[in-house]
Amino acid sequence: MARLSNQLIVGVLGAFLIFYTFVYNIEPKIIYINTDGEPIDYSALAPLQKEQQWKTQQRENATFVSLARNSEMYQLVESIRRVEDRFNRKFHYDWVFLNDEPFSDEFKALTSSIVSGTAKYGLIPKEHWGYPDYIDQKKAKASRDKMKADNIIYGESESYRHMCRFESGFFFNHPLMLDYEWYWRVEPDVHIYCDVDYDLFKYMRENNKTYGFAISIHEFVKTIPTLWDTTKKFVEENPEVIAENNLIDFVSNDGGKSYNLCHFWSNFEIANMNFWRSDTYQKYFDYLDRSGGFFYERWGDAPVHSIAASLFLPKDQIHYFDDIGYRHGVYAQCPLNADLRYKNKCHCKPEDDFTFRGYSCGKQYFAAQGLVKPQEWVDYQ
Ligand SMILES: Nc1nc2c(ncn2[C@@H]2O[C@H](COP(=O)(O)OP(=O)(O)O)[C@@H](O)[C@H]2O)c(=O)[nH]1
Ligand SMILES: [Mg+2]
Repeated sequence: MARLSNQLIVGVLGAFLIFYTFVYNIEPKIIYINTDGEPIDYSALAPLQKEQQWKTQQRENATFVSLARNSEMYQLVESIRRVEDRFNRKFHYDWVFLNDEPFSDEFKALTSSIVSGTAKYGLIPKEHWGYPDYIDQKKAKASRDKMKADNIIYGESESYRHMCRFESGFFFNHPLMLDYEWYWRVEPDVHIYCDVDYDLFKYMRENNKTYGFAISIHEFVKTIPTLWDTTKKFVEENPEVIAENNLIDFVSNDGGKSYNLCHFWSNFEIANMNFWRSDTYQKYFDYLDRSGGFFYERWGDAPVHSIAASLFLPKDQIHYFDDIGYRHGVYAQCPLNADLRYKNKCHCKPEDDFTFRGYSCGKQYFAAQGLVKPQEWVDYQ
């Protein structure tokens, strides 16, 4: 009797489950809200349509890009995890990894498991990571020795120079990057402190921006003694490259006579690669490269990018991302406005904000753009 009633219960429950499954669609529905606030029901679309819909309706032609060594794998995945958690898990942009040596299988397996878009891995061609034939090796070595003796950071390093030259002149023409128009550069050991709930790439395009940064800072003068004079010679020979309404006052305090050492810190950049691929920038980079300063001095990609952006772009195409909360090494950017910090769930300390400190170039930037500094800035100088 008891067995019969057990069977009956199981039978009734089973029938109910089958009925329920057919009558109601109990497959979980995933609703994505697009950035205009309209819900899109992706579960109603076939897989290919899903991908296309997402691509055409939502995403910009953009990718993350990280240049890194295999040995930096764990510092880099910490950065990636933070960027994914605060931003990319909502947008699923691709991620391009570049290296002058082949990436290890472990590097590829770990990073691709964390990236929510497609991860791609590229080897840098030797022409983009090596000495051009016109470089005098003896002169370059003598300069490295001298910079080492002078205790200049990375002064003795050859690989650092190849890295700076690659980031100045070549990363945007790597075959994997040619598929994209926009990039966001991410390095090992970076922090994102705030939720970023809007698509930064979309923001850049819709507001006609070309170059975006989070931190600005002064360069060590001993790494770039002739960069400004070389730039001035280039401009004299090619006066048409100068944009009207440019941001020269960010990089010079005397109308262009001398460089004030200010630059956008290039470990964070969101920018449009058409600028780097333009004739103007290509000509500028070739001119700098021919002069040998990447090797005879130790020119960084940050001052090179920054001088180009400040001279060759109208200033309204340069954007300061003040709402992200960003740290690399010892320097951080943290929104000073408390309401903004709470709204974006930032976990940084405003005391750590570098923007208006002495060694930063935030003050120069705000003045050059004619921007009003946030009212809290006086408490954080
Ligand atoms: N593949 C590769 N990446 C490098 C090399 N040197 C630097 N990088 C990368 O280039 C970027 C800048 O280098 P980093 O050491 O962080 O310089 P810093 O931020 O100026 O101190 C980082 O993304 C590094 O991972 C190198 O020799 N090989
Ligand atoms: Mg770094």
